[in-house]
Amino acid sequence: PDEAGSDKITMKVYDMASTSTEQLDESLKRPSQKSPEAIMKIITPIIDDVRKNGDKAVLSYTHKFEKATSLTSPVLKAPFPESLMQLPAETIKAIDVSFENIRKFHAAQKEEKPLQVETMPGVVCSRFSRPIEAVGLYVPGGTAVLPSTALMLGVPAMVAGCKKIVLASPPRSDGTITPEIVYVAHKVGAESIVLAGGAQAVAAMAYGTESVTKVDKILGPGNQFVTAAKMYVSNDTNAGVSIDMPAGPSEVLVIADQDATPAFVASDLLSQAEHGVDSQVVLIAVDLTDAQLAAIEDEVHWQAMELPRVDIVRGSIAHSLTVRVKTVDEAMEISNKYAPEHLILQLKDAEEAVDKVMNAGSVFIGEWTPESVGDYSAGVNHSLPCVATYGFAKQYSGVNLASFVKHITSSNLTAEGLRNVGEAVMQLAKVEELEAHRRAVSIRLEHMNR
Ligand code: HSO
Ligand code: ZN
Repeated sequence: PDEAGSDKITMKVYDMASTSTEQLDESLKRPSQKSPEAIMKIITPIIDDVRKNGDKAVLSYTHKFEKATSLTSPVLKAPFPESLMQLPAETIKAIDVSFENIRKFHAAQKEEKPLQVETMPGVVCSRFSRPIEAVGLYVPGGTAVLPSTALMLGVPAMVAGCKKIVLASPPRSDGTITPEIVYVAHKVGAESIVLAGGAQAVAAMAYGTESVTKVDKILGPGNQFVTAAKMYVSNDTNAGVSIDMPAGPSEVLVIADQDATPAFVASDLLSQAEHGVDSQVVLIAVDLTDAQLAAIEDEVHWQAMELPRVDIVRGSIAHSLTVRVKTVDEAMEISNKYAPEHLILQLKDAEEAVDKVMNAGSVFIGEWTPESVGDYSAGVNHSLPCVATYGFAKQYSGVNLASFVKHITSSNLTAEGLRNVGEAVMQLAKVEELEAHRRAVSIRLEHMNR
């Protein structure tokens, strides 16, 4: 503990010159969450109830958990009344600008024309995409209003051409949804908003109810109950529903060298620390002097003290850390192992370092790129895999246009094509002792020779 006393908002420092990788791994471990079994025990009866009793069950949970006792229907159908999306002009403008950037970036991910390859003369293989017909987009309630999440899920769904876009979000205790979310739902052409949260909202969209449309895929972040419910329904073959990757508490890893501005580094760390007490932020300091590191630490403290959510920040900073290394390569090695949801590069040669990124949800390059721009308005998606829940940033991509489409392949052979490839097919069918497979080829070859 330093002179400033134990109240200083500061992250533990590990110097790789004197820390083993085992020690570092241990300190990077995420705060433990409620055991998966305990959560399953809570959500399973809720899901069963919604599947059996439909609207009535959904409503009863909304009355109980959201205290929205005046609500008489769990669904708000489009067209949404103007009165529910009254917003200040500057909010409308901000949503419109962000909407357009997100639309542009996701529209560019569309495949111009089907991919087509002639693997042998007369053997043409293609791949084309089709939108998933009905998608359910979960927008969390809780400590912050999140219209940005509605944009990040709704805009790609709209660009992909999904026919039915269903939004779900827990209502406020008066039974309404924040007007920002209704406005986004309107802009993306959502057919309805399910006024429910938690496992009950997920179950309603997975199985459908009298008034909730059954969807084919459920996407969006949520608390542990939402995440567990998504995993539950995606494992239930009766539901026939898929999910995006499980989301968890937001996290950021900043790699900063001597070129970085301490105030910028601190502001980026705090911008994710304020998400929740379970968030984790990591600073990798590349060859900083003690004075340079102290400057960042002071900024973290003073900027944090001025934040309305300073209490949340205290919680997340308590299990966050700084790691001191000598080189960018060392920093990248730690980062790739951690696989952060967000990676910020505040380095002299930030662009060059991007080549070395192997695992991360989204990368923010250079001093003029705070993560907040990606959270809201730059155009990239903020629905990303993260380390926290299951370490999924190593194998999952964030939400993107492909999250809303299926890829279908096709084969198209001429007689010449079948002559060219037929022998290989018949031989392998023979090896697998699947005679009908072999004959589907041989019968045609014989026919050609007649
Ligand atoms: N950083 C969060 C997304 C978010 N930030 C929403 C602000 N609003 C997870 O990527
Ligand atoms: Zn954020």
